[in-house]
Amino acid sequence: MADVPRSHPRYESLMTRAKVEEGVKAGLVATQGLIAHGRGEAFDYLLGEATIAPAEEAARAAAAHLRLARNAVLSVNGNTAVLVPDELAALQRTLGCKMEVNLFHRTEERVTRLVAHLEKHGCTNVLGAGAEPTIPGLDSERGRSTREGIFSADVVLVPLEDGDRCQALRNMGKTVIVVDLNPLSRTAKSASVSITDNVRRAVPLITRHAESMSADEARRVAAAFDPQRNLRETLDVIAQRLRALA
Ligand code: PTJ
Repeated sequence: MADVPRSHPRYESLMTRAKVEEGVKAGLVATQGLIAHGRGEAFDYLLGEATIAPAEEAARAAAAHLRLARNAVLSVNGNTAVLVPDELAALQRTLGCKMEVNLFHRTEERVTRLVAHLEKHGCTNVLGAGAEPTIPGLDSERGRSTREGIFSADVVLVPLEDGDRCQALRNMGKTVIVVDLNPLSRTAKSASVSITDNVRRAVPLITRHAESMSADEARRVAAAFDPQRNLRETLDVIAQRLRALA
């Protein structure tokens, strides 16, 4: 891992970059994942590399939906697997739910590696190997899912999603929760809940909310959440920050 002094003002950001880089070398992250990460960093800069209030509210709504789910599945790609493997294991323990590796740049070899990597970090029942094309209207490799996992899930958490799959999963009647630093993406606009935050901060935040939420509170929180209003508030916060920086 990179030799970065803890006192460096961008320590967390540089260590996160190093994780993605190591992930590419280990055959866990797609090379395209480096580009996706850089794009995410640019949006994170606009947020001040911190969780803003609308993201906090969205993470609470995400926890509520996951708590109420009959069959929740955490969908994991290469970037997410290397950025938050321990945090995903903690969220899975809290929810007692399934996890499935789902890749855009899919090879069976990378799926197998990612399943082993996640299990090494404490994740269990990690599905995804041998997934079949099952998601209607989606021709990419992301259209593959397992019957017992994403295909039959009622609630899916998908960090770093692409817009087409988000819409295709919504069309199947699922509640889709995304974590995407870009609040203008098609993914963010089509999700049931979009958390505009770095996956490194968002996943532990969802877990904290889920740990302390009763079923009654979850029903109230899920019903009160308005995804469009939340995205407008997110853009307002970014606009205010830009005016303050200019
Ligand atoms: O592992 P694979 O094969 O499934 O491929 C994964 C990537 C991420 C390469 C693939 O899904 C992809 O190309 O994604 P996109 O279309 O570039 O979208 C990535 C989105 O995630 C962008 O909107 C980024 O702003 C956002 N993003 C990047 N890093 C983070 C992030 N959002 C939250 N946390 C991050 N750390």
